[in-house]
Amino acid sequence: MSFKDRVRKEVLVIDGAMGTLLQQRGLPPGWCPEEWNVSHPEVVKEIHKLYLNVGADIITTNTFGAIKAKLADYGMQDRVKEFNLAAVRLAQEVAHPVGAMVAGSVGPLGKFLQPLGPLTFDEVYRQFLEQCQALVEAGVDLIILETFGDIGEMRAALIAAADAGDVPVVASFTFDETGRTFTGTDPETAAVVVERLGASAVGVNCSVGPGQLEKVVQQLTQSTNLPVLVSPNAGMPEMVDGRTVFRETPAVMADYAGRFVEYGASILGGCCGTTPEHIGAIHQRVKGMTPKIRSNQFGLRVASRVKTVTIHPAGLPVAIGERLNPTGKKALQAEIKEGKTEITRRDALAQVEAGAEILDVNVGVAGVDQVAAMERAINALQVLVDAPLCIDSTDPEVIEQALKLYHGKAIINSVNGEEKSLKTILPLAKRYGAALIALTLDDQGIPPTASERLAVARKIVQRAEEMGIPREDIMVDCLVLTVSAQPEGVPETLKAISMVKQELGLTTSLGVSNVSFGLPNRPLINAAFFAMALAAGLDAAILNPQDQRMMETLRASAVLTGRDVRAEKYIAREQANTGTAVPTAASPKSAASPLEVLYQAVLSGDKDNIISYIDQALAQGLNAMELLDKALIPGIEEVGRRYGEGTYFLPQLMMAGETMTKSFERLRPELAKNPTKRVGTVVLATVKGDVHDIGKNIVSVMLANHGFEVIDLGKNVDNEEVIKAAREHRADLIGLSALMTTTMVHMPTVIKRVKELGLNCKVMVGGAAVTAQYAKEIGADGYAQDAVEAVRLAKELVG
Ligand code: B1M
Repeated sequence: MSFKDRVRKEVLVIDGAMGTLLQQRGLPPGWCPEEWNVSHPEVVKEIHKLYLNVGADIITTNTFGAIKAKLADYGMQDRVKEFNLAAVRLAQEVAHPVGAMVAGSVGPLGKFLQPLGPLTFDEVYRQFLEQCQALVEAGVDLIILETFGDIGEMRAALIAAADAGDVPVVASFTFDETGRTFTGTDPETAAVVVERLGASAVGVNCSVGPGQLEKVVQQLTQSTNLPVLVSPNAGMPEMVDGRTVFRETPAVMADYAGRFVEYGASILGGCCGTTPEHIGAIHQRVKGMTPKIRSNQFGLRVASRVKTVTIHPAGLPVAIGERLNPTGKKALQAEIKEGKTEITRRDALAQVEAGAEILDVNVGVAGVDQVAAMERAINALQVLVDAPLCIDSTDPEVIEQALKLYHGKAIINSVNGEEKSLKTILPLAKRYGAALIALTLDDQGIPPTASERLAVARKIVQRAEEMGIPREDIMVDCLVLTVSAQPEGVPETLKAISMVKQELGLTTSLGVSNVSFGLPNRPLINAAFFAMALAAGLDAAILNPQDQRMMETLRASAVLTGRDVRAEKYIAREQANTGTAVPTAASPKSAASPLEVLYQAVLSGDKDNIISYIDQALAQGLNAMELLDKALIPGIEEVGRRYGEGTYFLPQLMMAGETMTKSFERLRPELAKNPTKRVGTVVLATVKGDVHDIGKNIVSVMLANHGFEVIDLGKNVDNEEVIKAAREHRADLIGLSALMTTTMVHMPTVIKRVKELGLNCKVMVGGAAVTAQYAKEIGADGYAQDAVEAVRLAKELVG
């Protein structure tokens, strides 16, 4: 029986850790575990057997890192196929005779995709394709993409796995204690994205212990009808005598496994620290339990990397912001031509602030490379706002590039009933897991009657379903005609909305403002028509969310049509009488002061425009130190605060960090003066394991300005390297910076070495994690809270 059949009929047990068991059997630290598939096949096989003997139904191959990027660390990048083929063969030899299945394990690359990191979609896709093709060729029963923390990377891996062959794929993420992946994706969003990319099951593995995963498992099972895999670690790792220890007992793990099956999970196993004893106990607990088959109707769901928005016939109508469209907007057209994203960012934030839940993105300017323009827009927007994006283009190449880059589940605006459109757009929606707005027009144009438009909608849905796109991922646009030219068109549109909903059971959307072309006081006509369309059952509208009347109409109509149950949302809003959705960052107002603009630019990670903002501020007579102290540093501190409280996620932290680094590079020459008198030599470093260097760089420039020769060793600097540099340069002072509680522990080691070696050199410490009290405890000669204080202290210490 195949994996897909078995997982619906029985609760399956999947094996536990491989790496730790290999180490126990002599795998040297730092050696490539996958190489043992060829050099020590009997050891790998023995571990598989241990898991099969205790009842595993699925064993995973020893191929977690058998991919080019990871094998390159060992100089073995040319052995991808060899290691994967060997691993599958070993597993099959022991699994198939006892009726167990072999899952080809695929892990993440460990580097980010654009815009967070250097990798392109195509590069990442190619690497996953190479590994998955080898696994498929070797005959795996399924592939498991495991321990993924970044949804963008998971998308590329899933698309590659689907291209590699017709093998079921399990998409498994790691979630931390906050209940999100480290780049901020929540369980529902993870499920929504992978479901449409063809995953046969979704899961959570590694992460934390089973207790910390309970909520994640509940959310996953409630968010998808797919089978759910749960393979936690054997508790949280603890460091004991320099070794990582996992303490959760087999009995406790088994207990949780039983509970997870009750929530709806159907593939249970373990990850780091689990052993055959754990898996045996899980097997004993869950065997005989039956999987809960779920058949929830979720509606149309789209997602950014951190948020899912649902459009449901019974839910609240959704506003799709229309302002990121250059038609008739000269300034936006000029910006797109110049390759900038300033207005795009500002308008995106303003629309989200005004209540848009999804943003339509169109870069259609004549004579512009629209693929590149769309790329810029998507990259800027997907880490700026949490609203999912609607890709608005008629050019398949532009749509494809956007869908490759986007790390969530987008909507394509649009497909229509023309043969050419169906043939080009539907395959893109299928391949990249996107939802669709379906326009009810075809090769004959816009049909005049509602029933003809219904027929076009029916045809599009049928063609989409034939291609494997589920009908709930299609939202029908029944098209608005201009009332001044074709008054008979309005009732037909309204009728078509009702018919599409009743007869096809689909959600509907409209570009409402077309109705009022050519009339005075267009907002009035738009709002009245909008209310009528909502009464006919409209579920979403592409509109200007900054048009207050439209948003008020939407909210009031939701009450009147019973979609805002007990008027809860309406009342809450009226009571609060404030803005709407919490924006990811506030939009810089055009009249804002230069300092406010810079502050907001750091908050929104606007690395594309920060230099021009700084230039403008300097041109207005502000000095570099003022910009740092009054705008940039407060900005990055606010980012840190939001990250700490969980309203910002790693991508935003990274973008803000890059913006800050870019600012500093621009300001460095402004800050540097030419000191005359030499005061002393300082060796400066951010400590080992710590990559935060923004503050250290400021201290560095300030010390140089005040006559110190600064030997700046950079960030993540080994303790001994600091000592070596201090001796070599006969430093008067060592300056150590640390921003994390986990890295500041290197400071006492350096101080101890200075004392051991009897160096005639003082040690000054600083950085956000460090306090005066800590400095005293570890025996530092001084602590400085900021760069100005650091200069004063350094002068004092070198006498
Ligand atoms: Co990260 N980060 N970060 N981060 N980051 C912090 C430090 C954090 C407090 C955020 C939070 O949770 N609220 C948190 C640490 C928690 C803790 O340990 N207690 C954190 C975390 C968790 C992480 C990661 C683990 C996130 C992840 O991957 N999941 C990761 C760690 C990577 C690593 O180091 N191994 C990480 C990564 C990053 C980025 C790369 C994205 C980026 C850094 C980019 C870069 O530096 N090139 C980044 C950023 C930007 C921050 C925050 C938001 C800002 C740091 C900063 O630049 N501040 C930060 C939150 C915060 O500090 N509020 C945070 C502005 C700078 C001017 O201040 O460096 O303090 P500061 O320097 C001041 C003074 O302290 C003093 O003078 C400077 C000027 O006034 N000073 C000295 C500094 N060094 C001195 C030395 C001296 C004397 C004075 O004598 C030698």
